[in-house]
Amino acid sequence: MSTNTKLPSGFFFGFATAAYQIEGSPTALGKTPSIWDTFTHERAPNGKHHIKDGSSGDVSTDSFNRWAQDIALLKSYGANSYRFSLAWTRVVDFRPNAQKTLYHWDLPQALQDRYGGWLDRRIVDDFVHYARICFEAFGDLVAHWITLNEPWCVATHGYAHGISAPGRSSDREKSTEGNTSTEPWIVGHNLILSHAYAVQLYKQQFAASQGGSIGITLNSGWYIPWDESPDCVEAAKRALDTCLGWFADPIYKGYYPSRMKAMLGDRLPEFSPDDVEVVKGSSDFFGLNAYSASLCQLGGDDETNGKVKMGYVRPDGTELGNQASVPWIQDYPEGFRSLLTFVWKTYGKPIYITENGFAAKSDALPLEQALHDTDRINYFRGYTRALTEAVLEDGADIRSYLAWSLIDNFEWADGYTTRFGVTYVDYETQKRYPKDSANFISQVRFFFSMNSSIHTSDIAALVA
Ligand code: GBH
Repeated sequence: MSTNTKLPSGFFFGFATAAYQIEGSPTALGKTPSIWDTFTHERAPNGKHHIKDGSSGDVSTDSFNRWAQDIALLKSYGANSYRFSLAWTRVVDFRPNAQKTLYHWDLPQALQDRYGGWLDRRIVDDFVHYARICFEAFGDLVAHWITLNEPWCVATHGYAHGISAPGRSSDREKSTEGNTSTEPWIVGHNLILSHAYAVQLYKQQFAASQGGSIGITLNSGWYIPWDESPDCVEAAKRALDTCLGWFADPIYKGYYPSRMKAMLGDRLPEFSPDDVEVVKGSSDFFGLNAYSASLCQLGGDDETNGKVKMGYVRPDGTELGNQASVPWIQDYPEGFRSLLTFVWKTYGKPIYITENGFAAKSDALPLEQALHDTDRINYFRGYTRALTEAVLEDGADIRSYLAWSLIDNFEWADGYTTRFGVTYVDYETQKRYPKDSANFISQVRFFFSMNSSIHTSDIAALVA
């Protein structure tokens, strides 16, 4: 393997957002509800709102109307790329007597009602149909298609933990329906097939004339044995196989990880030989959303984590890193480098970092103080440095770094109580205010663009 001496000259540096989290305008131009429109407005059986602050994406940052302001921000931060999502329910018209089509991404409620959405293999044809419309309409403009964002989250949060739409779970406090022991794996299987058959369509009918590439974005932490015992080493492997491997192994290698088969037995669906043909190798690149790392011990009964207990406190009592305002992120850049290098060595495809970011405690302070988001800057400093080390020292082929997120937005089950933006949004006025981290990211971008002589120390030396 040759070791790169510089970041690739076409390196993409920018930000990511998602349609439901920023657009608002849930009924504009004939848009029908997605499962997130439903989930944010209904109540769990225990009477509780699914979203912490009882909010929804009905207005959010109003980017359906204010998109020009957002693009202006993006430009002012020096970004050369932007990852956004299409809204499925804006593209395909699910009204009877459909008349006009535009954009979106979240599962149309109509398909949830018709056959249970991702639980039914019929979703594959509907997804491919949606993909075809997008390839036909936008394909000339798109260099990189991502089929699905984070299938692990769709399957586990939506069908086991009940914290994401459609909110199914065996926990009857949370949901009247759902079976945590089977549904996540059925949903995961149909997600993989939907992705793969959409890619097949693109390759067969669009790739040659449109010249784009197509792949998937997976999320994963980096899983570290809590101590050096064989049990902890096994725990870390199982956690990785159950998160990353669940989707990456079929897509890049053609089969599910053996640890998952051992854990789930015949609850893990099988690919037919015809499906394997389509699934194996169905991604031109490796899209990766990475935020955190955890220390692993065997134990617990959550199969979506591989029955692994995860934490941040080392045997000597020290913490892995600085705690975000959300429980699932600590700032541990070494873990990011390890994950990148692992993905490169294991799957061998160009890696696109499609999300990386931090929810800072300072975001909850009044505006003046919230703009000084030092913890987020420290996080970005460490993670961008780790990325350059993975490229320059470990030889990984990494082609993008997209920070999550351009602006504060609707943070799924956390509503508006959690902010990930480098831009502060005042939800009363919809005014946008760049945080210090926006300035920091612009500086990192400047270093990345001087692609001839980046030293990892350059990034470490950047001041906010
Ligand atoms: C990304 O998911 C999403 O793609 C993006 O839309 C989102 O805004 C961003 O993260 C920030 O959250 O510990 O039970 O509360 C990252 C993957 C999502 C996985 C949250 C862990 C924790 C749920 N993570 N999940 S819980």
